Amino acid sequence: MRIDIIGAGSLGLLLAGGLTRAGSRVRLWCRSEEQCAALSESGITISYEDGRQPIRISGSDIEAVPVGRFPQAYPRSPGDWLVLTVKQGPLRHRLPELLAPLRESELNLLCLQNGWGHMELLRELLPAAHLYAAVTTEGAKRESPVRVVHAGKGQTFIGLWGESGTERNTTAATAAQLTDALALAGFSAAMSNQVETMIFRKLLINAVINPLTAVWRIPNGELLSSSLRMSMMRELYEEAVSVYDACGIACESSLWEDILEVCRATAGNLSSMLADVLASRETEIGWINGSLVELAERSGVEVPAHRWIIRMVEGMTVKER
Ligand code: KPL
Repeated sequence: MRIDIIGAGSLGLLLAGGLTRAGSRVRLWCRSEEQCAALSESGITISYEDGRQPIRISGSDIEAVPVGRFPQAYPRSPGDWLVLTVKQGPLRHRLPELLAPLRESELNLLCLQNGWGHMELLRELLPAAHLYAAVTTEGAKRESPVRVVHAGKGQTFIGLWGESGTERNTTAATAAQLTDALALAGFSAAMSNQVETMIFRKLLINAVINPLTAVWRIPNGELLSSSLRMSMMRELYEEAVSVYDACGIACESSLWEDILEVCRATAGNLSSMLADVLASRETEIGWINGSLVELAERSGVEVPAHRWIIRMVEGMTVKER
């Protein structure tokens, strides 16, 4: 089994480094030639926040290829995996062209994106593929093109996306090979038929925590430090719950508690959106709160707080003319 990972950001580096170290055959597709050269020279270094010694996977063991070469250079056999760790922006803008030659292929594709709507897009692009969606709480922070911090051990749940019962049985064995490889690399991964619910759960948690931490430039735990902050969180939460109710999306009543728990458990961490703002990168606001607004429009629910926060975050990352 070969695992091709598209996207050498924090999660891509963490998975590529960990899987390669555990003996999987991995190839990492990067946006730039420079990053490929840096990875071939320096390898991948994974460090930890709990005081464990960093590990380094040597450059000679890392196969890094510029993603521009993907359509010509991507070979596939039935048990292989393509893993997408790019954000939704590049997924929507760049991947349609890259994946076009694979339209008829029955490849196995695993997606690890925040937000919602990308699986539907991938299904349109790759009608014959075995698509899997994943939700992960694995914490990863990219420090440089070759260095990543494993900022918190999490769990990854993987679910087959929209296939019939008989197909499910034949693909289960292939999926088990991937979860086994991830487990060997020290990642806790399991199959689940609840992944869609988990995606919506994570979407709501991200839609509350991420933009507020980005606007106020605070670590996650500080959201709990004042009643004003908590009331803004509550507003975003309640609007999102009305949208889910109107769309018939099952939503556990404990989700508010879950949001508070994530703030406590990741108290010192910067959310991915704040990290993007600080690094002047495009944020995922459009795919997170934007997805909620899209669902709200479909169901006729008003979401003024989400619309407002989207404009705030977008305003922070506008480039000067
Ligand atoms: O998933 C997260 C992110 O930073 O993207 C957290 C902060 C854990 C929840 O919003």
